[in-house]
Amino acid sequence: MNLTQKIIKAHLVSGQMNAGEEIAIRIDQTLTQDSTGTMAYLQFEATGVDKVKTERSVAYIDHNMLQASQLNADDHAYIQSVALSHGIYVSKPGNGICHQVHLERFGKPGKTLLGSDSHTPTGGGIGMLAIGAGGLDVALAMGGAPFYLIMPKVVNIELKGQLKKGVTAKDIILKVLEILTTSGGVGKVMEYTGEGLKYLTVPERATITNMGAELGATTSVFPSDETTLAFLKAQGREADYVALSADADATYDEHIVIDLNELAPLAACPHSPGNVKPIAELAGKKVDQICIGSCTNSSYLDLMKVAKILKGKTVAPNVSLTVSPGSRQVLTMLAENGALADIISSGARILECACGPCIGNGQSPKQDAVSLRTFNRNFFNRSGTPSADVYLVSPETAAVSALTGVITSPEGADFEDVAMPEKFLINDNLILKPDDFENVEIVRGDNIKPFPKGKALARTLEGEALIKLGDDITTDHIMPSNAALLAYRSNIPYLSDYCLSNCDKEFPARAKKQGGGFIVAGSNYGQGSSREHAALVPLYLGIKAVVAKSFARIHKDNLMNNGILPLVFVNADDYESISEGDKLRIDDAPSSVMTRAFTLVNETTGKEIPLRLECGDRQQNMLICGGSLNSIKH
Ligand code: MIC
Ligand code: SF4
Repeated sequence: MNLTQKIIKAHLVSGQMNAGEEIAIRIDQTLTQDSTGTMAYLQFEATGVDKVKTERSVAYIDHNMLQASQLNADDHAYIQSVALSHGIYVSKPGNGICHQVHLERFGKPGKTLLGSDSHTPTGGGIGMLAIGAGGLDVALAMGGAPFYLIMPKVVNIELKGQLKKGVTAKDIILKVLEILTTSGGVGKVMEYTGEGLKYLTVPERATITNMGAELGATTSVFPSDETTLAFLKAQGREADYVALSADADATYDEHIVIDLNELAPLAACPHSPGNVKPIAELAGKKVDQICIGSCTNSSYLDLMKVAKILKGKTVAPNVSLTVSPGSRQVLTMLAENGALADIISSGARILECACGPCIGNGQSPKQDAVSLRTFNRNFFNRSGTPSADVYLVSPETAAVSALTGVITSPEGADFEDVAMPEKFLINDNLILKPDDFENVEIVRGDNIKPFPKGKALARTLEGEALIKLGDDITTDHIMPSNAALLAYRSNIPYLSDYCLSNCDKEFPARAKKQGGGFIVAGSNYGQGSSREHAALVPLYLGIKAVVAKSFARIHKDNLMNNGILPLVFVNADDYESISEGDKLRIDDAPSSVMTRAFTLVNETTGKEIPLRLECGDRQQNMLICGGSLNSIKH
């Protein structure tokens, strides 16, 4: 068996481990963050479960940190109180980004982790099977329910050789994105093997598994080996170590070889993580802003390298450089060893240990800016500046370019190597343990509004094609999440006025006026975030079905969990036969769910269009009942 199969087998609750079939696995750990967390905890409360049934569940507060009004702070208070009263650990604001902190303090090789954030696969860097999901799935897992997924294909990515100086883990995952594109990982797990592994530390492996989310993959995983042990030991957690790897004769569905010796620094160009080009081709382009941080590249090692590059030098006059450390552990260690002073002295602006600019929560660049970021996503307008061009690069490329003011390759730059510390600085005083608290009263701010609930599926679904979209529509298009909107993650009615506003500002008003209808889209609809809001807001606007050429995994599950039909064109060419404003109708929807075959009647043109529903048996029932919570009640 390969490692993925081994971990799945050890957690299998139901189903056969044949790729493409639905299985259910037991979940050992969960994580939530605050921008998806409020909704997840409201849903968890709706299940009526008293205490979490997992081995460890942690609620992180790391996304909504701007606190421009009372709203964020109110949500934080709700999360802290609801978590502690249900047996859930809380990582307070300031402690760091969920994925970085979870890797440092809680992740365990061989365990399953379900997180209400699409970058939960970061845990794969330490040998976990770590999967991102919608808040409702995480809420159910906290209550002890298994997690249902399609048994993935397993792709072996074999790393040969060793990276040259200036070429990094970020360049490895950018190379994988160049090969597979942003939909090439759908229905697959990326499993890394090969001699190159021994040169990659846990934080570097975590950079690769983190950004595997951009492939649309179910998750990515590295074996647990001597390097993993060294990391856990340095975190004072060697007791959590188990050795794990694929059998020598393991088989895989696909095999990709990457020769690390051949790799050069890369960048993902606007507006997709899959639009990869060599830095050499972009070199010399003037840069306005550089942001170093995010759950992809803000580890101690990353920022130490940045500090070495910046030491004794000054950021170019045309550049604004920000640095957000991934965790308080990282920030404190940099402060103690003097590296922070080197970073500050160069002219960098230090931001708090949080997502910050990565989610458009501050630091929107100026009009038409070129912004280099060490993050994982550069979707259109995610930075909050629609005309800005965001390039995703390694911390080394970012730091070197900050000094020159133009895109510059770090190959050949003169900076010392950085070794993994033998001991990380351990201080868990911002992590609250539920056992230390009794009779916690749940605090609910005014911002927390009831979330919409799906209704049993009607026989006939009728309405207009309210919008016709192209390929690769992201969750940032569907439910934008800039600083102004992030504070309303607990308020679906408010957010509904911004649904798909990145594509067409009139869409919400049109949907409301028509009392709902259909969304028509191209391939890979819903790529990106796990935010359930991208399903709850269309539900609130009365969307009955999304008809697309294909869907991204998490978003498709979120639609079904909320009772919205994700329907796929049987003949992709039929996409052309629907125009915005056409009147559409589906008859006998519940019986079509049971056969998974639908006929969409375009009343405007008279054409009948065959559609397919790709889902498991459990989801059929769920769609008929109008979503996951309804079917559970049933
Ligand atoms: C993201 O990177 O897009 C986010 C913000 O972390 C999301 C979660 C969210 O939308 O709250 C994700 O990746 O799931
Ligand atoms: Fe936060 Fe950005 Fe990571 Fe999402 S991708 S969890 S917003 S740092």
